[in-house]
Amino acid sequence: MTDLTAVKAALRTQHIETPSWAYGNSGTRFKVFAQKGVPRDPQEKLADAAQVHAYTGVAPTVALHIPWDKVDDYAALARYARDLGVGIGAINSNVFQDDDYKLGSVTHPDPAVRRKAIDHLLECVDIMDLTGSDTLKLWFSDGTNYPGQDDIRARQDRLAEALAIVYDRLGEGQRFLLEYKLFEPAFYMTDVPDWGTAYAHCLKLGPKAQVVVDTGHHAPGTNIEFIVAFLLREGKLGGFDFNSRFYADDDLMVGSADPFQLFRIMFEVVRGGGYGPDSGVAFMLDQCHNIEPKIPGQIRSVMNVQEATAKALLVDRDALAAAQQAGDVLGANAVLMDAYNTDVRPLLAELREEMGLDPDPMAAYARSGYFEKIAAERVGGTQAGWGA
Ligand code: LRH
Ligand code: MN
Repeated sequence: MTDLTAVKAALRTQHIETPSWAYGNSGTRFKVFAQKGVPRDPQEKLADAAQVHAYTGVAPTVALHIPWDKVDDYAALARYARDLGVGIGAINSNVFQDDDYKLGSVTHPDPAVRRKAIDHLLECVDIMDLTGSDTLKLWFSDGTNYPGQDDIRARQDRLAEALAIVYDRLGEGQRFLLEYKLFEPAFYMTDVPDWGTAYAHCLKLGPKAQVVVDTGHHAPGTNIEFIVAFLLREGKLGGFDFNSRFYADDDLMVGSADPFQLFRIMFEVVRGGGYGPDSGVAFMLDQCHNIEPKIPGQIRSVMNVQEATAKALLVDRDALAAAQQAGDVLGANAVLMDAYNTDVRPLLAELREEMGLDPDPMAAYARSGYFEKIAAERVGGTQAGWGA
């Protein structure tokens, strides 16, 4: 039987990082629907993120995206965040929105374009120094749309060269996480399309380079928890970009499309030693609330990760190991399903009360009047978005 006190103690240490861009307007190529009260600057995004932490107690850092969160004084921004009760998390680079990057950024045939992209990545490390962030997240939209458009191998050489330059710039205690994605915006070949490519580049570079698993970036039917188990075993799982999808990179609320998959992923995290304050695994959300209210959307997402984690921590590991050892297929599966089918909401409500929080974060936030306040205050100016 699993010790509930130990499970609660483990859940209390949960650290989920919310993305600044989830608080801004977002959408699809068809439409970006603006919403009332949306932040106009990084400070207002941080204020909204602080609400998510205030009601969940487990979302103490915010990932920034450059230049969407560009400011004149990054150290001041970090102090502003601290005064709100949150910290600056991963710094996300952006080499996917400049006209010069049409044929690639760090993989572009033109060395001048590659240099420009590398300089942006190095600027992001400067921002890490200024904000106290220890993590740079690298996602490259680089790829091609037609066979023959460019040389697949040469692009890998260019990518490796750029990654090495950034790797060498990393300071003490700093790391970068390389993100892979099967396709989009490129539709024939993506230069970092899968975990294997990201892993191979990171392995060559060294311990400061790890892989980030964005749960929306795989081919349909991919067993993501296998990738998680494998990367954890190799010490190369740097973190997650959590979201969920029914079809492609839908960036929907984590756990909303496939809560069982999220449970299976969190079970491999727990089993592989990837859960806990010193695991070095970053649990980041990477989502877009295209039609739903954004702060409640983030609160619900954090709660979905908490629920999947609680179920994963409830798995009777001894019973599971015994059934697996005995070749008891149905028995072993049943152990996992018992945990998954456990309603952990009362346990989490109890934990929140023990943490001095309202047991129902969604209701507590709705009662707070914060949305009405920002909807009234945030009039005029330009609402934040992807600037695409
Ligand atoms: C790319 C991605 C990446 C971010 C962006 C906001 O699809 O997942 O992590 O830079 O979304
Ligand atoms: Mn992502």
